[in-house]
Amino acid sequence: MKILVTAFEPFGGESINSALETMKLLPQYIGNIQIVKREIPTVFRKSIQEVWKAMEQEHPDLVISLGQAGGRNCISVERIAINVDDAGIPDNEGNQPMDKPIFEDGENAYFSTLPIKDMINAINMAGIHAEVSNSAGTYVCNHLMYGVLYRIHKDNMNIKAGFIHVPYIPEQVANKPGIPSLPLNDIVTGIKSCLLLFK
Ligand code: PCA
Repeated sequence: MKILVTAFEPFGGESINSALETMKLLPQYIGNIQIVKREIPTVFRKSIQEVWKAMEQEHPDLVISLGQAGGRNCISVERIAINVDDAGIPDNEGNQPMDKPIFEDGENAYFSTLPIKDMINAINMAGIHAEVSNSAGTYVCNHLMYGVLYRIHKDNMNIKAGFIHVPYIPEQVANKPGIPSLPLNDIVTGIKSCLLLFK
């Protein structure tokens, strides 16, 4: 079993991305599961291209992408990616698409092909709060989740894929009163127990 895990570089003027910090702390192996990691630019199009390339190189069984959802209070496992780019802020190369389809010939949306409820149960059993999310937003995270599932459907690839959003870590909210966060170790524990499901 080989899992390609991706995470985004910091964006929106921040110097940390909690999802990237999480990925860095994942081991190369969990039991007999090989974890292959890729840091992805927070850039429309380029993010999809880089993950497609990694899928071609690595032939993973699963692609699990991680992103930061600042303001959320728990790990959220995404159910669906929609065919819309609508960026509230520019990406890391200044692109800010608005109300644009991601792929003209794609479906309106693709569901995660991961067992999202089992993943949430696994994270909760580890003592970390996780929930289903019914929207991955309309920024680069939704864009990437959509792009990966689009490619798998188009090319009939034997790969399952989905997306997990993680909250801020405490150091990111030191000056943001009232904004929730979760200790990095807790996020890592949650993601690891989720990955263990696939052993
Ligand atoms: N979060 C952003 C993009 C990169 C990331 O980690 C999002 O939720 O779209």
